[in-house]
Amino acid sequence: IIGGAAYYIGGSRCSVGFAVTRGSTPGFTTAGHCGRAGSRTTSPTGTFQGSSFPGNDYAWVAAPNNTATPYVRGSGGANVTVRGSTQAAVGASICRSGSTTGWRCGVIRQHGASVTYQQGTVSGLTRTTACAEPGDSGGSFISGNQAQGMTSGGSGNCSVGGTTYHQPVNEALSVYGLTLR
Ligand code: TYR
Repeated sequence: IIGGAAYYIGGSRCSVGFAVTRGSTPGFTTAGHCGRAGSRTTSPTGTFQGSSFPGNDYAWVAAPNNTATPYVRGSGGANVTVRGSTQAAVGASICRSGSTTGWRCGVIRQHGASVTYQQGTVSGLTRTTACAEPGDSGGSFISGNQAQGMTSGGSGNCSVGGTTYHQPVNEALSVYGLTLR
């Protein structure tokens, strides 16, 4: 289990946020809009244990037969080691990793943003200038070596550039009692 990698749910694809454990069970955080509690994933094989969307946009998936690694897939596939989850300030550089567009970087523009999707409004998101595209959802946002959050949604794309929002990871860690690998 590595941040930014693909996983599949039904016929669609999302991305792994961060490898975590709950007690001795390995798994990963991702976006809540990717699945509901009880939804099954393949590659890695797992089950959504909890999911919150709209309102929030976080979830965690238990993937018991897998190994949680403390990495995010970085530029050119290099491992970026995750060493904590201290939130970075507005103006800080941030990068994201996902299964459609890989590793993309930008700047944090706003914390505490609200975004209204078709399904409803999500608050407490962080707005960035890093681009993303469908399938990157749930993937990792990281600033330096500190985990920041999971890709929620946005506008634009990685050809023309975009605005992408992430759900801060710390709320998901505390709500579900998860520990970063
Ligand atoms: N919400 C998209 C998903 O579910 C990810 C996405 C993010 C799409 C930013 C577009 C965008 O601009 O995969």
